[in-house]
Amino acid sequence: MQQKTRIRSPRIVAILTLSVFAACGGRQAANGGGGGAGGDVLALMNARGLSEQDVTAALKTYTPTGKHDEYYTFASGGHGGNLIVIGVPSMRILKYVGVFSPEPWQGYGYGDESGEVLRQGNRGGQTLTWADMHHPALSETAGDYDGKYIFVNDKCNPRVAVVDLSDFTTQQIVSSELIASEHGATFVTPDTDYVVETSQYPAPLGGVYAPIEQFDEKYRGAMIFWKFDKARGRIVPAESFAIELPPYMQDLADCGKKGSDGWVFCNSINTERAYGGILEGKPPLESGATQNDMDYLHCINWRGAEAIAKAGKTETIAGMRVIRMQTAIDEGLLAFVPEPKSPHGVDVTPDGTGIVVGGKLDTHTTLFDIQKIIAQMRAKQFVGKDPYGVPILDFKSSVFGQCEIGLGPLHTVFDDKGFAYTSVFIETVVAKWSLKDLVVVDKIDTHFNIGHLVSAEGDTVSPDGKYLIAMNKWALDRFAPVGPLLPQNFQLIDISGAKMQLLYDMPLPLGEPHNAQMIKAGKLKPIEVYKPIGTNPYTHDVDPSATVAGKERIERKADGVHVYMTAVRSHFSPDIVRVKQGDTVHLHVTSVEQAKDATHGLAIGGQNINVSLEPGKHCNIVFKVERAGVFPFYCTEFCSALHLEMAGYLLVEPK
Ligand code: RUQ
Ligand code: CUA
Repeated sequence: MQQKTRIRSPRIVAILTLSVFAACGGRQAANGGGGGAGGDVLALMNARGLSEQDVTAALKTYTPTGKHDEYYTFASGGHGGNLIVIGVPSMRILKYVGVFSPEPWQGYGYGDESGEVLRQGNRGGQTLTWADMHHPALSETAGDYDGKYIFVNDKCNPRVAVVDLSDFTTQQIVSSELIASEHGATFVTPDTDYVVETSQYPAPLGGVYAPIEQFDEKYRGAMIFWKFDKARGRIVPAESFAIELPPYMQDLADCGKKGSDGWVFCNSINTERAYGGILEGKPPLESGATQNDMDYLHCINWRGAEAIAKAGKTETIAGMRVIRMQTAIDEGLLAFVPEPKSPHGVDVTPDGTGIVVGGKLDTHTTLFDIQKIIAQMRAKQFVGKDPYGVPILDFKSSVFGQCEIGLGPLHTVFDDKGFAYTSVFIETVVAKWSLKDLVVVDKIDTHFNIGHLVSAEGDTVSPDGKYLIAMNKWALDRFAPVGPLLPQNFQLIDISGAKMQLLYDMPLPLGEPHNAQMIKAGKLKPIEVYKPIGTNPYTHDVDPSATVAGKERIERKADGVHVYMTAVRSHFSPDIVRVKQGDTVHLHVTSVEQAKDATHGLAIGGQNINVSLEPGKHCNIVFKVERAGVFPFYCTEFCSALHLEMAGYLLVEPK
């Protein structure tokens, strides 16, 4: 609750006077320019009804002009299909990166090669222009973020994308018809050898039909291991493989680290294998799916699986090498551990010894002991089998303990002091608890319906503590009303002290932004301009068609008209392009700028073309002019005083 008390505290006056003095660089105030700021600030606090807590929160987040944030947060754009880059602690949005959806500002999907990347994401002949993005994962080296790449997934049409953090562009989208939906993606192995993608809603493998009555026999889940080539920055589908799983709803996953490197853990819901049928006299899916007290934590030896795949013990389905379930069982690659009712998050601790699982319909988090699990699997100490023959380990012999958290624990992240932070959905709090003692030490309310949470480098081998963001699905009364569809609410929380402190509410008016990753800003080394001039962002090399200043030209070739164009403040050259109706036009456009931030855009009327020309960038645009007419083109970035004059004509003569 916001306090409306008048400020009388001498301490806050002292803090404010000092901080205002510091913010003015001392100079102004010393010159008398500050005008007794401390008193003014108190008046301001009183006028705005700010409490001492509000003011400390403001001082912890306010980032003066020119100062950079300490962390980047990469948040999934949910239904928006894009990635949102946010500075922490200021919570300023720094960028939207188009991934699965066209992004006009970036020129992503509006004429140049970026359209090729988007088209890689089409499935089954269907053009897809949106996604349900859930879980971004930063690339890692030895279990720590290396700041090179970020991967993201699409839950609805199972896809994985690779975003290069040298220039914040999407470089690749891969998709396998093996599975029909997913959720447990993306998660990386500690050296980013593989990007894990796990199916969610079971379906016959390979995108074929089978009656739903044959659910138990024909429907399946699968975990895909997408091989990542770090040097090239590309996923290599031919070196990727999958493991067939029973038709449960596999959920989130996390990879082992340090001593548990080589293993991956994934929880599951609906081990009842319910599939609904409300009009057919069956219980609705959600009630059928919540009958069992325990579901199954899947424990998978991915390094063992990699060897089995290399040995060729796979079957190819829809182009993907698949280790069949029986092979996985025979080779000891897969086992289950019971986990409390309808689990959700599964998070490996920073030291790699434990896995925290939250049971959505339970009041505990369960801390599993990975070494106990591995030892039992190696010794083949099983207490039973599931209907598919997958061995089951004893629950009690696999856990370290449980922590009484509250109603509806979901996801867990970590700090540098041995504490875990769990989002508690039904109770709508973040619970801080000790991994050693399994007791809750602090709770903070969130507004409202918290889903994921992210802490600074919180899922690496060395979390930072400091900041945590609660990603709340509802915003209720937090912001000025905007009609029935409300934004989501990111709440920044200071976790550096014993008690958590809420610092900032940030509305995020995009599709449900599920999860995020927070990385030290200093780990990223983004380029400032494309160098040398003529670099193609998709090869990071000079494009063979790059246009050199002074060599601009128009050539008619067998496949159409090739226009070699440059852009520089404040003209395109050539600025008149004459073609004939029906021609295919190949625009090879190079920005010959090298000044930081001197970005141009090229938009052509009537053609749905709009590209972004960052300094030094080259792009190739191919389009067919179906209609005769006069089509002005112009620069879409206010680049100079003569920006409006940075224009030209595409003249399409009738046939
Ligand atoms: S999960 S609902 Cu990340 Cu909590 Cu998708
Ligand atoms: Cu170039 Cu405006």
